[in-house]
Amino acid sequence: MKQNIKAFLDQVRKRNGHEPEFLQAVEEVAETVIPYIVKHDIYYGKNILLRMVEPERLISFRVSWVDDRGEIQVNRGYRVQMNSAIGPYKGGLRFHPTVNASILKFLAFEQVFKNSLTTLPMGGGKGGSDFDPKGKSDNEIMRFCHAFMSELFRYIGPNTDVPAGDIGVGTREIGFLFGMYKKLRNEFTGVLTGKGMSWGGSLIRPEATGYGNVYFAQKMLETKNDSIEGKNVIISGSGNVAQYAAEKVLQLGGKVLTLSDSSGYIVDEDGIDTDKLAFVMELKNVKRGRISEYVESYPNAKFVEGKTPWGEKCDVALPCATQNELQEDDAKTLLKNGCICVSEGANMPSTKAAIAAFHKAKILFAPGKASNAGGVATSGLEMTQNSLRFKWSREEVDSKLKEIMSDIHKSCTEYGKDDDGYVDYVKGANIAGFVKVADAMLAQGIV
Ligand code: NDP
Ligand code: 2IT
Repeated sequence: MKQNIKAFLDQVRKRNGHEPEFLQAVEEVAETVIPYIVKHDIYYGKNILLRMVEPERLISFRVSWVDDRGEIQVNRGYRVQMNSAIGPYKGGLRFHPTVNASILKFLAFEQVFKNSLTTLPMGGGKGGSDFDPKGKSDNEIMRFCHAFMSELFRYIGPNTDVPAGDIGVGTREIGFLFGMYKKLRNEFTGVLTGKGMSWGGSLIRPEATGYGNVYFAQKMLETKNDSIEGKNVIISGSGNVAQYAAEKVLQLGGKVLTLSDSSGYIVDEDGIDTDKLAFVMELKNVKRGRISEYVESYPNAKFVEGKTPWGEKCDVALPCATQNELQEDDAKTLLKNGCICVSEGANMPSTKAAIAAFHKAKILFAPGKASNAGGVATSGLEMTQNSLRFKWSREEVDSKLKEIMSDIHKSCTEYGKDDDGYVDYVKGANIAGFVKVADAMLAQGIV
């Protein structure tokens, strides 16, 4: 078995050796999926995984735009169209200075498995730019988004590829992107998700990733006859996913102790309650400030500069910021402090060594491709509503989201249960995600 995995990874490394994040995501999948392939004749010897690691298409393009000082700026835009076996490419756009082909290929690869898990007919893709939205005016954001879409529009469409938000891309950016797409194509279609409520968006989409993550954590805790109620929860990030994860934890009776951004984290021993969370939402979404400003309004809280929150004592940890933000030492500290459940809101926030530590300690651990799938699942529900030219109520969308998270939990358990009863959610998510895509690829032949 080790030989099969090594031979496969050697081939992937040869072609993608300069892409560490992509290799990390592929290794995680290969180690759980190849043993399954070897045991199942219908998948064996067909190079399915080798086909899945090669994007169907990778588009890279120049984005030039003019800043407020009249200077010409040049950024690089991308769209990775990874796999369309089970539906149109679907996945977010990330605007962050660290964006490159490796980051987007890892995200697109993860997205293929995640979208398959949602039970909805969506292939996988991801895109974005090395554009840094920090400190930019609304006009600069608009000009950049318009310039970006003036090239991307050729490659996407409601039945081809449907982008959405990710880091640095929220409702404001989706609005500007949608406006330019509509102008160039002269059609009003559901070509992007995460749209505003008055122009085709779905209720609960803004909340969906964070809420879904907490629904998933709740499902895991239920297997131990436990729940979020009364738990001390630490959360990283303070963007879209972190904010709504915090909101759902509060609704379910948990206590939120931390939030963070790339400058550091705040810890509030009294708990970040509903009023304080409303302050954070205003600070981050309207004033576009920094999380350190929290302590100016709530002096009992502390800002710890340059650090992640994993040293704080907790029962449940929800990493909701970015990839590789939780390392092996952090995992060991969390375990030492009594953490019993880690549910990833971000994509690949835990390193492989951190995951190994959680598995060794046999705590509840959910990989992002399962636990953060509520966002893209609700994007799928937005696409359905757009096709129907109809709008569901908050309650309807929320109950569908809950059901999807519960189905994902069931699939992970089905494929991930070890002989001793421990559920390896990484193995479960990878195999369950793989099977659906692989079956479709086999049915469609070598294309
Ligand atoms: P936002 O842009 O709304 O927020 C991102 C947050 O993460 C900010 O607090 C940001 O801090 C922090 N962050 C970003 N980069 C770093 C870094 N290098 N180090 C430390 N902190 C960092 O993005 P989202 O909340 O939408 O996304 C967060 C994560 O969730 C990402 O991994 C994304 O891929 C994933 N995700 C998002 C979904 C969605 O629907 N939005 C769906 C599924 C997954 P700062 O402001 O300082 O940069
Ligand atoms: O990582 C993700 O799943 C997202 N950023 C959401 C993608 C989507 O199409 O809603």
